[in-house]
Amino acid sequence: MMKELVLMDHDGGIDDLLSVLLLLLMPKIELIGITVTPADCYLEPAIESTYKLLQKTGKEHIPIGRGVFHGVNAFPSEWRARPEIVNVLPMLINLPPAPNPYDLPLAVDLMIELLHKASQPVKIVMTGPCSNLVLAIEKDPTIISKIKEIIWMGGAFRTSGNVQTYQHNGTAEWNVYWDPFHAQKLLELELPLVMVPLDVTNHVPVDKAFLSKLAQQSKYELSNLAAQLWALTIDNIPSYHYIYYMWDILATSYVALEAFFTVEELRAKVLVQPPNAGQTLIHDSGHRVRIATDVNKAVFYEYLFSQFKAD
Ligand code: AGV
Ligand code: CA
Repeated sequence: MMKELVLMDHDGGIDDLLSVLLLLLMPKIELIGITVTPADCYLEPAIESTYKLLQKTGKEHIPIGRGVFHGVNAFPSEWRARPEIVNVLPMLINLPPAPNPYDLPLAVDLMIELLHKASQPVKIVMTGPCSNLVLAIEKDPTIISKIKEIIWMGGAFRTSGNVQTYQHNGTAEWNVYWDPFHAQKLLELELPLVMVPLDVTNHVPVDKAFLSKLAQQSKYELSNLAAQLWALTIDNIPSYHYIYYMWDILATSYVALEAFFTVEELRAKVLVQPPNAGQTLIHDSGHRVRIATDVNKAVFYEYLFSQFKAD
């Protein structure tokens, strides 16, 4: 059987990196390329982390593209710097050096090239803002025919957002808030898009019971690595928005566990002005989009335990 082709765009968060690892471990897909958006990360260390994960799984041949577009609403610097810590973890620090990020192709160009070259339509998994993809489509609209489906972690439809900052009323999710303009353009395109918003990711926190169970299987090298990465996300600030969820991990798992998600079709638009820039609003005059609203939690967590046992 032909493998499903997948292209990934991520933005260097811890769960983005874990999502890269998860995709690399899926037997039925072929990851044809990875592009990095400098949103919830600084570009250079995030590219290095990405390359280290490719090395760890023997897949250094997978091309990486560098995103250079910056959204209007920057992520906090403390979050953006996390790949710096990842790169010095004992399991990763001594791998052979990563390529110079400035020698890598631009994300938009790599997306266009890989979609044209693909032998069949491709699933695109996005775990950060959607800017690179929209810019690629604007540059070369013919790539649309090579897009099988877009799976995007983003949005907050019937629940509050997770952005807490000045000039904002708390309605937006960060990946949409970073670049609301391109998010609205993506919806306008009405492509086969499934959004995995906070409505469903709120059901799957990264809790201590999960981390404890993962640690119990740390004789598997990738379980050990995953447990160490997740440990970096446990902030000790006791406030709602510092809970870390399986945001990108859940969106990525959709590729393998589609049958265990509940998906709803509705119409929505993205607001682009303060105080609710980045809000994904359900509205009759909006665009057709599918959103995941529920998942079989037991199957999802069990899937993670089994995938990270690969060696
Ligand atoms: O809004 C969720 C998105 C996901 O793509 N990111 C984190 C995930 O990679 C932004 C974000 C929200 N809260 C965060 C985030 C937090 N406490 N730390 C880091 N990033
Ligand atoms: Ca992300």
